[in-house]
Amino acid sequence: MTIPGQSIRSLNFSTSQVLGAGIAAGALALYVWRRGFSGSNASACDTPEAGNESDEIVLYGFERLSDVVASFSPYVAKVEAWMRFVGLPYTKRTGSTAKAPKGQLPYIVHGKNVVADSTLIVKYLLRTYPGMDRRLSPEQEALSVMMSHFIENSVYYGLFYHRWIQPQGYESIKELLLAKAPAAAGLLVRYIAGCKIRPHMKSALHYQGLGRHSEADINFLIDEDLAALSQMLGDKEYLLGRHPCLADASAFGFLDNALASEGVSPEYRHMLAQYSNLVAYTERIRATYFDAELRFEETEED
Ligand SMILES: N[C@@H](CCC(=O)N[C@@H](CS)C(=O)NCC(=O)O)C(=O)O
Repeated sequence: MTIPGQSIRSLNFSTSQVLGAGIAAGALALYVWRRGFSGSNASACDTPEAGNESDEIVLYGFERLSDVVASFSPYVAKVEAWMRFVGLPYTKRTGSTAKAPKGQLPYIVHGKNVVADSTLIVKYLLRTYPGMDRRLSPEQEALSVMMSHFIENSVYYGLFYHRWIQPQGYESIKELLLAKAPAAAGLLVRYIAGCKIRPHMKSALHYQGLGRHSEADINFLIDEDLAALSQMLGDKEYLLGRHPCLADASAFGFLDNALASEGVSPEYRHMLAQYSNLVAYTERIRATYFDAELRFEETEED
């Protein structure tokens, strides 16, 4: 029984008992942190039929970190941006990859349907709420699909490198993640963040291919992608004209993260800053579609 005011030293526990309890508490805290607190294990059907329009859309994603206005995952931010473009209300919850149907975020729960993967989520929502997005010509539709894939499968990996591998980027994202970890997980989380995540990300980038190049070549390839995106935007308001489409959602998900003040290397932000139309475009989408979040940030700082 614990007597109020009695110090831990006077309880006469052996060093190994105290150490064992500490490790167990740390492991438990880490387990809870990784699993998150919401929902039960989900299972997703790849191409579900349209759902019920009146059901609430619950989007499971990562918490916001730093000054990104949506999510620190570009794919979660893409879904959020798209739902805002078309005016679909949703509730956002912090999910966990351990519970996600495909081990990744985002996924949505909509009535009885669970849909994972940002592209499949948008397809499902379009089936459920037909006519939500603006009609594009077949050629524009094809361009929107191509640009989305280009952003998600090429541009994204440049950000990945400058967030998880490049030393300044990695220090920055590590500190942001540690700041969010529960205090009880302390040393153990610090160990995992310090020793485990980076090698995992390195091997992911190696298998993707970009990770096999020298830093100079990686930056050369990144710049080529950014220049192409900037050319495609030109002086238009959005990638395909006056209204945002799916490609803009993909672009915003990535750019909102890439331009954040933390969680990515200063070198990457510097490369991106050369393309002033991309910077202005990101600011425009933030101000038009994430106005409340921007005001929230300002209020917090006061
Ligand atoms: N193709 C998926 C990609 C989602 C994705 O890569 N999510 C990352 C976060 S940015 C994730 O959950 N990673 C955890 C993991 O792979 O273990 C989509 O479009 O939703």
